[in-house]
Amino acid sequence: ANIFQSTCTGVNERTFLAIKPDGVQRHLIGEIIRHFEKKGFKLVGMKLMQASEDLLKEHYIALCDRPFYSHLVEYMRSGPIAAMVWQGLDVVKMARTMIGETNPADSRPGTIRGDFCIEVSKNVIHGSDSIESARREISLWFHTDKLTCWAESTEHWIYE
Ligand code: IDP
Repeated sequence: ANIFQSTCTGVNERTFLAIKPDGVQRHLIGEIIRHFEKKGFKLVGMKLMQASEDLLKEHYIALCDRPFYSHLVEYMRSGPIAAMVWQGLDVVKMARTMIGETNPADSRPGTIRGDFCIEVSKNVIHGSDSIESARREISLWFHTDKLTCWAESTEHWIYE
């Protein structure tokens, strides 16, 4: 592990984002990635995968007592997911703002959930809700050596 991978703060802060099976089926991968690219965040990991039941149960372990837990795991297992790691200043919080509220009905136009979906149980994208969750989720979904540190040529135009 090099210095960049171990120092995940400031402009090196990272979050885990996943385009859920409905987002993949509805051909929203490109459009969703475009939002984060245009914003100025840096993509450092990406894969299309069918997640296992064990992985999804672990991912959503905090919700295991909720009545919708098993339905949620089935939904997430219903097709491929585009799993990604994005990097940038305040990326965890800003990505959540860009995603919108958990329920699309409460999400404002201009947010991903506000623009692309209608129901809470088909809300197209996941984003880590805290730096702690991001750390946990990134290590759950990606091996560290599968993340790519790269210097973006536009960085000077995005950060002071
Ligand atoms: P978040 O995805 O906005 O962080 P969480 O409360 O962590 O929201 O819930 C995880 C996921 O569980 C939601 O994105 C949504 O897909 C699903 N979910 C949340 N609440 C409900 C519900 O009341 N019914 C069905 N699915 C739900």
